[in-house]
Amino acid sequence: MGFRKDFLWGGATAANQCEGAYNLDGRGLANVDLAPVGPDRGAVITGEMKMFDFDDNHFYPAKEAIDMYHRYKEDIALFAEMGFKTYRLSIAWSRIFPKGDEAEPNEAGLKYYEDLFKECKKYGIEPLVTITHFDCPMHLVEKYGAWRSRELVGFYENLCHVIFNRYKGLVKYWLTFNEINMILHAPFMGAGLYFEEGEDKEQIKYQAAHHELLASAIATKIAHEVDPENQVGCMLAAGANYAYTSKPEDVWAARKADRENYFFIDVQSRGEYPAYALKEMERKGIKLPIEEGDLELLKEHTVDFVSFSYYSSRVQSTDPSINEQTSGNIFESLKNPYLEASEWGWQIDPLGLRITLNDLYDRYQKPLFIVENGLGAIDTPDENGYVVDDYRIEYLAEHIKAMKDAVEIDGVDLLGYTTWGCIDLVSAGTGEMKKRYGFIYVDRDNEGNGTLKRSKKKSFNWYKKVIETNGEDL
Ligand code: BGP
Repeated sequence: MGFRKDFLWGGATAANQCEGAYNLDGRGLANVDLAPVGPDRGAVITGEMKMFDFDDNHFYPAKEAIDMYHRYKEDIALFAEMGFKTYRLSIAWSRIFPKGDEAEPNEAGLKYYEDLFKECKKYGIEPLVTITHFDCPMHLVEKYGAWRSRELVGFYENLCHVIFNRYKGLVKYWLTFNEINMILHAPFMGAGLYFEEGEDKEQIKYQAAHHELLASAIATKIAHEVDPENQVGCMLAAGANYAYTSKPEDVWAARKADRENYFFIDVQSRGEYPAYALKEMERKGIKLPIEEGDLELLKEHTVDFVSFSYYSSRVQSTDPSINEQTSGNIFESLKNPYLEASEWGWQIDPLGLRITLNDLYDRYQKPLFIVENGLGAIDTPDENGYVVDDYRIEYLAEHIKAMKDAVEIDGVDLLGYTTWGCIDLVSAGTGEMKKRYGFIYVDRDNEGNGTLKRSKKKSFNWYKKVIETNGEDL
C-alpha cells in the first residue's frame, strides 16, 4: 500500500526564475526577462502593456535570480542530500536558440544543460524537463508576434529535434508547455502575447492555443521517434472549481470554469477538441487556424501522462451579491468561507488536491504527476540563515496526506510529486524574492541584494525523512 516503490519525489524550478546569467554564453533575451517587479507587472504578464525596452538601469529579477547558472552543482548536491529521485527544471529556449529562428543551435547553451543533467544522474536523480516554462525568445515575440504565428510551431519543432537527440539517454521525462492554460489568464507568459489596441484578444489567445497544442503533439511524436523510452506529459494549472451554493446555476458556473482549463488537456490527452469548446468558439466567432493534417496529428500523438500544478481550489457563483474575490491570484475565484489563505491570499485546501486528482484521473485515465505544489511565505531566517518553517511543513504534510488518500483509497495512478521552488527563487506572479517556497533559503532580497548563500531550513530535514519513508512519516 502507499505510494509506488519507484515514486518520483523531488522538487521543481524554472529557468527564468532561478538561473540568472541572462546574457551569458550567447543567451538571447526572452519575454519573461522583461516582466518588471512592481505595479506594472500585472499589465505586462497579461499582455496589456508592452515592455520591449530592456532598461539596464532597472532591476529585472531574471537578470541574476539566484544565480543557479553558476551554482547548480551546489544546489543539486543539496537536492541529492534530501534524497530527490527527480528534479524538475526547464530549459531556457533562448540559451539554445538565442533568437529562436536560427538554423543552428548555440553549443554553449546545449552544453550547459548536458552538464547539468549529468550532474543529476551522478546522484541518481532523474531530470524532468519542461521544454518551455513561460519563456519565448524575444526575437520571436517581436518579429512574429510569438505564438499567434504558426511559424512558431516550426521553430519549436527544431528545438525539440535538437534537445531530444542531444539529451537522449540523459532525460526521459518531458513536459511540453508549463501550465498551458495560462495562455488564457497570463497570455504574455503563456504564449508571449501582447495586444495592440482594438485587437480581438479572444481570437488571438485561442489561435495561439491551437499552435501550442499542435507543437505539443509534434514534440510528443518526435520524442517517441527519437527514443521510445521518452515519456511526455502535458501540464495544467489545476485546481477544482467549487460551486458557492448547491443552486444549479452555481454548480453549472463551476463546471464551466473547470472546462475552460480542461479544454487544453482534453486535446493533449484525448487528442480532440471537445464539443463544448468548439460550440463556445463558434458562438464567440473564434476561428481556429486548423490546417490539413492538424487534427490527425493531435489525435495520433497524445501525451503519456498528465501533469499539473496545484496550489488552491476555486469558487464560483452566479449571485452578484457574493463578490468577495481572493486576492493575489491570476485565477478568478471567490473567497471560500471555509478555508484559510496564505499571506498572498491563496486559499489552502488539501482535500481540493484529492478532488483534483480524482477529477483528472476519472477524465483522462492516464498516470498523473503533481509537478508543482507548495506554500509561498515570508521566511525570517536567524543569523545563520536557518528558518523554522513549520507552516510550510504543515502545508506540505497535509497535501501529501491528501494525495496519499487519492492513491490508497481512490486508486489514482500517481507517478510522482515535485514541490514548487524546492530552493527559494523568484516568484512568477510578483517577480519578488520575498515570496519563498524552498527547503533551502537563499540570501537574496527583492532589490537583488544578498550573498546568495544557501542554507537549509527546518523543512529540509523534514522532506528528507518524507522521501526516506516513501511518504509514510509526515
Ligand atoms: C506557477 C508557475 C511557477 C511558479 C508558481 C508559483 O503558476 O508555473 O512558475 O512561480 O506558479 O507562483 P508564484 O511564483 O507567483 O508564487
